[in-house]
Amino acid sequence: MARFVGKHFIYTYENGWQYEMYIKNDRTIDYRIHSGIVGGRWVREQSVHIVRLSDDVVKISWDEPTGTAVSVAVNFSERRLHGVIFFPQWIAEAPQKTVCYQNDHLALMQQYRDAGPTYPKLVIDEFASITFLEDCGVNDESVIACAPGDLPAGYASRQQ
Ligand code: FER
Repeated sequence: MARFVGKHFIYTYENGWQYEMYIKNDRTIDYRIHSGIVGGRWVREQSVHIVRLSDDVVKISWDEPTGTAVSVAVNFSERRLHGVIFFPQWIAEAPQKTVCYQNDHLALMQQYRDAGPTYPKLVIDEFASITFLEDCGVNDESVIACAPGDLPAGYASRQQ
């Protein structure tokens, strides 16, 4: 999966939710969420499982400290993506509890996760279009270095 490491991309799900991801290395992503029920969330150093499905398609899956599980299949040649998000019930009820720079609140997120309720899970299954794509190389800490709200104007929607 070396060919996918370094990809930095912004995408909008068909439900309007906009996300940004950087594949930092073969086991780690950084990301921020521009809009949607957890818009404003910013996460670095999330451990993930990355597998190659074809030369242009990668599948990235992980389990968050909040208990949210995510699996995203990205087709870079078609600039399309399919994501499935499994939210615990406590996030479906109060999504704003997870809106923060998570790295500063890991213990709190795990406390919320363990307190629940976990079930029923809220499953969000959506396609997205990639609106911005660039290669940033491996382990660049400057790619996702600020909160989504602190971006220069127009950044999240820039096209390339
Ligand atoms: C994504 C879909 C969902 C994504 C992250 C999430 C970075 C959710 C994260 C969370 O709410 O904890 O495509 O990419």
